[in-house]
Amino acid sequence: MMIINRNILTLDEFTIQQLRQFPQATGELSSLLRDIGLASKRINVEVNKAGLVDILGDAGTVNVQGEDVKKLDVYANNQFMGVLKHGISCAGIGSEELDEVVVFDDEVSNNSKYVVMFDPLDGSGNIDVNISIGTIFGIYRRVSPIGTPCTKEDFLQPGNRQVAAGYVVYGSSTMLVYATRRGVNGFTLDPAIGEFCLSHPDIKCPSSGKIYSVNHGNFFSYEKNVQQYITACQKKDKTNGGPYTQRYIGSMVADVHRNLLKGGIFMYPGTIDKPKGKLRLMYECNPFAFIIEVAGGTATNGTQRILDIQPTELHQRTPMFIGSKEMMLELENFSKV
Ligand code: P6P
Repeated sequence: MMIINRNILTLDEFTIQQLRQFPQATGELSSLLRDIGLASKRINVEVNKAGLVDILGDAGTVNVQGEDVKKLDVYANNQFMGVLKHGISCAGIGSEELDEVVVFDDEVSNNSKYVVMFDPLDGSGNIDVNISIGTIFGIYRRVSPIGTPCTKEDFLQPGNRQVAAGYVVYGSSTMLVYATRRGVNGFTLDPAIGEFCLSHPDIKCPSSGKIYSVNHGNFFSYEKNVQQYITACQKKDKTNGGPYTQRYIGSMVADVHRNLLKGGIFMYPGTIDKPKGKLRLMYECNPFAFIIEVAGGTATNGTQRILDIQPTELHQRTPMFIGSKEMMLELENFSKV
């Protein structure tokens, strides 16, 4: 009998295994995740070369192969748009890079039941200093009739309507993490075979932690309760849970990924001049809020569950507090003061 090495499942094998457990499933979601994995692998190649941009030519120039050199986030956007448009599972996309949604409006796409929101390359400003960056995506079942072009209403759904969400972190290794309501699973890219392989099955966010992530430079612009919580994190000693440590690298995907695995809290609060903060609801906060809740954590805007926010605009911003359940409760206690 042939022994099949089932030790290391690839992303494709994993999604197909999940599919086998739901005979009634159409396989569209599995196909969508495979498309996203393919685009991520192509982006990974370019991100890893980013340090050579002087040799390869800067955005807006023509490289030695005579190709137009695009900014990496434009390249990433085009990769995702391309695989999703030519796949069989997506009716249209919304992107951080594009002012308006893109309705694919062809027969196959119009008969697809999903739409995808994504930030193709979040933190791309960190590329030239070699700090990890990432892709963030959220998948929604469309609300408009199958067989017709998707509409903007398909995209302006609250995050609690997501079917799946995930991110790719281009770091010391390249990892794709995605969640459905059944669980959160992480896949590390094995360059030897060019496949994402299951490395972090069934990820759970530790209920507490000792890492707090925030931009201290804005401290005096934060609301009083946020300042009080941050100060309390700094005053922790052995009598009240031991000292916390501050970790913030200015790349949300990397910061939240670390806290998801190790436990911790990530905050991007509103400030006096930007009360809605900086992060985007639809393709930065909603996907991570979905992932963290499936993993056992919580995510709010300071007063409301992120996933319950009813969006009104594609690119609207929201304050974001996300992480280990007990640390989020600590923060909430301050806001009740
Ligand atoms: P600040 C990157 O530009 C980003 O959108 C997130 O990835 C990151 O968490 C945040 O901005 C950092 O913003 O204002 O602290 O530099």
